[in-house]
Amino acid sequence: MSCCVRVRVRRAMTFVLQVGALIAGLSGLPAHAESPVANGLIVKLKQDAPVAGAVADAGRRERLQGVLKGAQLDGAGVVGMRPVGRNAQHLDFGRVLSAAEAESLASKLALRPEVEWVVPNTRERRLAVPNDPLYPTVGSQAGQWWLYPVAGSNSNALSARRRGVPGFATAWDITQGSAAAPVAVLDTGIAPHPELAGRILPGYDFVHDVGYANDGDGRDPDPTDPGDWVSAADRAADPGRFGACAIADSSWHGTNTTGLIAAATNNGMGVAAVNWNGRVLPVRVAGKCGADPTDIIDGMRWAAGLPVVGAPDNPNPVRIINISFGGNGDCRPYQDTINEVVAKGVVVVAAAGNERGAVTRPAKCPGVIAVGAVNRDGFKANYSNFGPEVSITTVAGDSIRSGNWGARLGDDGVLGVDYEGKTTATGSGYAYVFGTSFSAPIVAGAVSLMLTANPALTADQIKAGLQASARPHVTSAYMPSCSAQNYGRCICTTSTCGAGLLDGEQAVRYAQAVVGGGVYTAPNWPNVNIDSNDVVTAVTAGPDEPASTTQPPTATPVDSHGGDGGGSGGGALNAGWLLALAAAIGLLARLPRRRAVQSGD
Ligand SMILES: [Ca+2]
Ligand SMILES: [Ca+2]
Repeated sequence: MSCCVRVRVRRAMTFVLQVGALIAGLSGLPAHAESPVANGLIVKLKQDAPVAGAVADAGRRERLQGVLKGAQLDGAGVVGMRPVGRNAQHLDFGRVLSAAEAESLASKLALRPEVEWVVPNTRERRLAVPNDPLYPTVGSQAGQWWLYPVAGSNSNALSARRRGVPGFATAWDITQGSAAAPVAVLDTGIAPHPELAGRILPGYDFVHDVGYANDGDGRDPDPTDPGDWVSAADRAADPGRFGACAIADSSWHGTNTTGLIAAATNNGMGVAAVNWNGRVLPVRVAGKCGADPTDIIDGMRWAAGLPVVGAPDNPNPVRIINISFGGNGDCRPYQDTINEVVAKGVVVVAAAGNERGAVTRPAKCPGVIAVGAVNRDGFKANYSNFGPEVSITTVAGDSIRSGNWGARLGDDGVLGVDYEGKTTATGSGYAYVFGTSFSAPIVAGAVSLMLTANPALTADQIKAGLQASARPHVTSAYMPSCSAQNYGRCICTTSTCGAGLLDGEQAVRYAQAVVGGGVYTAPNWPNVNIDSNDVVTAVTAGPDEPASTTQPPTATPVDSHGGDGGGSGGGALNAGWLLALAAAIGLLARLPRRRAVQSGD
């Protein structure tokens, strides 16, 4: 295992044979148009006793006839009435009405004092569901639940509860994204994958240190991920450079991240992604043993279209930058660049980190959209960092093998694209992954949908919109709130996990609402209490993480020492280096060393 907690999906998909279909499917589907017709009207009269039955229906029809007459619509062509639900009536005009006609009739009826409400009987649309075979939950295949609609209550089994998810499946009814809102992924680079063909803009390799780069040179225009494995031989040959690094397989971290945002969707193959038509600008900033802040800073500048000495200008400047790396240290090295790119209208989305402690940099730096991680049920994931710097939170997997509550409350991880190769990029496949590394790109993907809906959004509007449209954090009478004492799974608040839970549909609705200076109004969200039986049972048995520890653990390398079950034993974060924020090594230490195969065939 390498940096990421992952469960591989067997590479049984016949992707090689389907590359042609993949290319053909790139254009995706157009956004749905509003239904233009109405099959009559639905009317509810005031002071109508909520009783059903033939007598009551006859009485309602008689009253309704009087109302139609009063509205001078008795000659409007109503050919029938039938009960709808307990006490409403469908007015059948014997033909399909145009939208304008239906609205006109409804507005006349609505003026009558007897009418409580009247609406055109328009048709509901089939929600956009991608045809990618790993998307649905089927049997033992967990599927991409993280993309499904928000759902579930305390009476449902965990597998049917999705109160923490962003609900992109309903956002897709408004927009399925576009290539016009690309995301720069500052990460380990990219390698060819059938689900990413045609999705990748010409990027750059900013890893300046040849020893860490693993591609034989320093900076160059090739962002290909050569693998970031660290071997015992590496450590023996160059203990100065690799002595504190974990022995680990290649992470394919940049590919994992990219796939969540922009894997080919509705192409009859593999997985779906947030933006069905997304594009990613791969900016390679990480090699073996993490990333150097100087490379991240130059990568940010280049991605945003700012000049970087020694590199040609980026021909495809982006407005969204995703950084799933982080480390200790203050924000001074980053802040000027963050300010500069934000002033250019660029949003920087960064992972909060996985040490169950304070938010890492650059996520914590002012101007950045810092993203924490929650479980599919909406409480903080076992590993996620938390604190006042978090801007917003969304799902990123919460392993069943982590913490004391994982077996009852954990989830299956976030399914996306991956490679099987332990060193080089061979074996294109899919994997379930865990970590704030993956909640950040989910938010970046949401921003790409927002910018698809409204390209005029400013950076400030994007951040404000994500927060204004977020659903409130879930509550619980049993699970404690996140604090220095409760730093594993816990109930998020606005002071620990940001404004709320990312809501993909509402984020897009915000983007649409503010076109031309309009105002967005958030829904009147209900309070969501997550006190299901398994939550109560888990909490009653004791805390998720040891209660004797009164402070969250200090930030330690998340992927330096666990993959091989030991490593140098250091744990001190080399201050100059940043480590990929895939899920914490604390989790890995408790995981069986397995490259598990789940479903997929
Ligand atoms: Ca290079
Ligand atoms: Ca696909």
